[in-house]
Amino acid sequence: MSTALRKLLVASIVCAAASAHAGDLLKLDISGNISPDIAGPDKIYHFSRADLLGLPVYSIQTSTNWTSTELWEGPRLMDVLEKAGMRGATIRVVAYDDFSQEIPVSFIRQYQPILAYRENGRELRLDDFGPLFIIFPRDRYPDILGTIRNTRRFVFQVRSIEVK
Ligand SMILES: Nc1nc2c(c(=O)[nH]1)N[C@H]1C(S)=C(S)[C@@H](COP(=O)(O)O)O[C@H]1N2
Ligand SMILES: [Mo]
Repeated sequence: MSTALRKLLVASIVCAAASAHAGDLLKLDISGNISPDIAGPDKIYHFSRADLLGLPVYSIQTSTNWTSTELWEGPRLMDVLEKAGMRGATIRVVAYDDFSQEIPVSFIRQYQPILAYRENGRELRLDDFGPLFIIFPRDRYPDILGTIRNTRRFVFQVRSIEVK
């Protein structure tokens, strides 16, 4: 085999491994004040990649603090919380970069953000806000959703959620 071909093969294998790894992050744990009947023995509700992809998909076309207008797709955050048997009135969203942010459930009900796993048809990677990015319809309610206080609620690289 030629050196060039071998390099190409190695590059594509590394590439495939890297994207498989990013895909592996597409999962979500919900802990805290949730129904114990449906949570696992560890009291955590685990969404696998398949669970997340199996939920009804919603899309929001909006700009964000970081991007121009894009098409974002994923399940509604409210659907995810309800599926996990959420009981509390506030959630704390924790990200892979250890950022965390509290969001009142009333605010989520009102503005129906999605947990976006796709941007313009492409799955989000860890280095572009993935695996999950909380997207609110900011362009529809710019005066409310564009404030600094609410920009904090656009949590990217979402890893887990604790219900308070
Ligand atoms: N994962 C993650 N999401 C995050 C943040 C963060 O540091 N990590 N910063 C939040 C805050 S405080 C704000 S104001 C907005 C904008 O953050 P940035 O302008 O520092 O990127 O993103 C929010 N989402
Ligand atoms: Mo901020």
